[in-house]
Amino acid sequence: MDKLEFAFPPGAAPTFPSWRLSVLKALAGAAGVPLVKITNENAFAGALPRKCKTPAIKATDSPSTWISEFGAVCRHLGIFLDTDLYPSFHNLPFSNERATQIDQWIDYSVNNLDNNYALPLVGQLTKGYDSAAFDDLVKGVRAELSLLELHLKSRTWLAGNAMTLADVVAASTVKYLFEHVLEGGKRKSLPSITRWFETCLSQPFMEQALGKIAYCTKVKVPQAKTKGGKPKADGKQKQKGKGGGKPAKQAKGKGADKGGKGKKKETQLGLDAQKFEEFGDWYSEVCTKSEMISYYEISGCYILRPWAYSIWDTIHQWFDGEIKSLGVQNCYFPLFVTENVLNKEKDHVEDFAPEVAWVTKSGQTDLDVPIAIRPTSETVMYPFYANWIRSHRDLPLRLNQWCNVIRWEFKHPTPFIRSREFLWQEGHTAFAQKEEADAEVLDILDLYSKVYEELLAVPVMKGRKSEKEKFAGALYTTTVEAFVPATGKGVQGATSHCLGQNFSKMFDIEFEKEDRKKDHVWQNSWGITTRTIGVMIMVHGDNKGLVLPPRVAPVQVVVIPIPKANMTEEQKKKMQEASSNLYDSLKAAGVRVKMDDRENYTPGWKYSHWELKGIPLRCEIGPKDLDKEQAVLARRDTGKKDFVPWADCVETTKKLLADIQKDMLESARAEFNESIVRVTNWDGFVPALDAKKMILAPWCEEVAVEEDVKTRSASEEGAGAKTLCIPFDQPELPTGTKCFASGKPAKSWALWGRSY
Ligand code: 86X
Repeated sequence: MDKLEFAFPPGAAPTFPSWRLSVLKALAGAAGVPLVKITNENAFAGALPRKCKTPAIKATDSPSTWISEFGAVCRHLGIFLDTDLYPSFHNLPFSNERATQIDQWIDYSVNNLDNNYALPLVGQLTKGYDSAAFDDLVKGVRAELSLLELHLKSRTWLAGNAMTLADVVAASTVKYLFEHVLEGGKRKSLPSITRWFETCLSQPFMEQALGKIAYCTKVKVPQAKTKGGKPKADGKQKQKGKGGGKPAKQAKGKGADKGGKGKKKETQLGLDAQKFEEFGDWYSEVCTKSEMISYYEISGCYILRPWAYSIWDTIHQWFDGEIKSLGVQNCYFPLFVTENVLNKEKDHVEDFAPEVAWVTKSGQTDLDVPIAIRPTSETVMYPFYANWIRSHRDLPLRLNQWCNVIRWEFKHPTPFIRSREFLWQEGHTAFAQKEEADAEVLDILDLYSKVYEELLAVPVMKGRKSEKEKFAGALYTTTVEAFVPATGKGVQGATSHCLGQNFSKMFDIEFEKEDRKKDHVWQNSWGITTRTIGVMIMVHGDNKGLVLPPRVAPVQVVVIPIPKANMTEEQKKKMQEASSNLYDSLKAAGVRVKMDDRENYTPGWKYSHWELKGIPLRCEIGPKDLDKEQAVLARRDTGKKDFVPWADCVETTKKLLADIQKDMLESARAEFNESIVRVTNWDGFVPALDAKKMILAPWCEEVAVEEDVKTRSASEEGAGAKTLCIPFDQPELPTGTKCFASGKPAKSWALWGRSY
């Protein structure tokens, strides 16, 4: 077909929904044909169904037939146009199942989203507005969308594993809803839809057809037009609907990071969302308001502000020192990889292929060959290992690099936890003997558990990954697993792999042994990322904000003098001296201390501010304390206050910081342990998951059973469960114990859970 013709049938034109036309534009764009509007009304004579919907098209194989039902319009064009969006003559083989899946989602979008909600909402916003009816519609559309949200939680696209016409149609309707009806707060509960939608919109043909999204911050309801015939109550109701609660809450609430409009900064202190009620909102509020993170215009990319970066610095410094004393050397390999090198190790790269980001241009010129950005550096480094390693005297080779990597994930991004670019260290080592490699795997895992437990005060479980969950290129994978009680989700903390000889055989990394015989080296790789910081925030944060463990807190103590207006000059001077003496002596003792003696902020504001930022200890000096020559030391983690003579402040501060570090780990560990439920048969499994627990269960270690458990355990409450690890620390497993899920003989106790 050389052009796509459509028409607005007579009399129907004014009400056509523009997003339906966008679908046609997108289709024409994807197929590379012009979209032409037919204006000659005579063309319709007698040809249309009587109550014609818009936009209608001419049948491609019979120009006298008009098609006007929108689902049919889509399918007709999907089959005829040369795109990959629909099974057709152009992309065989034909799969009836796939075609039907797409059809279902097209019908769903046209009926459940468009006809039921979007169209009536247009009517509300452009013609008669009735706040009660409007609210009902918004409630309805939200319920509808939460079903869609569930579907998209575990999928990149609506149907199958590529973008289809179903996505085009649904995204076009959703765009209207996002732009005109669903305010920020309501949208926030739909992260998967938002991610999917933005992915759809980022396709060039979509952006051209639909334009960029301008998310709705506040519904623009039409001014009251007391139309003849409408009951008076309507106007009143509208007042209520408008002024009552909702918009006010909206103003108080979100959007604060994006330079929150209008509201005074001072009154915005503190968090709007509660950790245990609206975890997602809480988390993003904590990240932004504590000044750790700023959101960036590219989805999945975040700015690590000094408050966050300094924690990464601490982890970096500590871990770097530890691996150096083990004999590991730092180095740096390039960011870019050629396709050739990347594919050298096809087997598992294939699984990851959709996540690899490519550079295809310099300026406006296409590169001769596209260049990939490293998602990890095995294939970048190992060809050089093959060159460098000749004899047993070249071993062990133990290298590490601190760098960034890019993985273009489509799952819903979360600051620190899942971002498209992240910072990490990747260690890549080679040994002559398997035993040496085995020992290093555990040495490194031990360091990872110390990063979590000793630095971040986050308890972890050490263990081995199941066959399904291990790194496909590894002989075996070990892991430290953390847990977020507020969401009931496990989170992989860091991994240390023994690669065996898998890579050395692929990359020909051979060495000559003392007996002159040749052998392939034994390799490990291991990594820990900026995810660590996110786990710490999720585990320790509370309704007032961050709670930082002293060892990683950029500032450990904030000194706040509390002058009163009625103090004499002499008293003021004494207070100023006392606080700066305290500050100096804490600093001299090596405590990371900050003075907040700003005069334009109230003490209450300062308390909230530093609580939000998670500083472990606050040191106050008020007028009464001056006379008693004491200070008040208030703990961030427990809120407990101690009254301490000036002379003891340094000692007590050091002691309190050590206590806080210890207590934070201990109370998190108690919660971690309480979150593990032992289950020996299927019945208890899903209820425990839904109660936000991890499950320790005897398991047969079969991959098919793990897959089955995942499917069977998906519920309203969340996605299916997987194994987090097979803990090193195994309870006794009496002979004859059966697998909780399959009834086959159990091989080990495995830790199961929903996870990030
Ligand atoms: C697996 C394995 C390993 C060194 C670590 O876990 C620690 C540090 N690497 C990483 N992995 C991939 O190999 C991978 C490959 C591609 Cl091409 C990709 F796009 C994403 C990947 N994600 C993880």
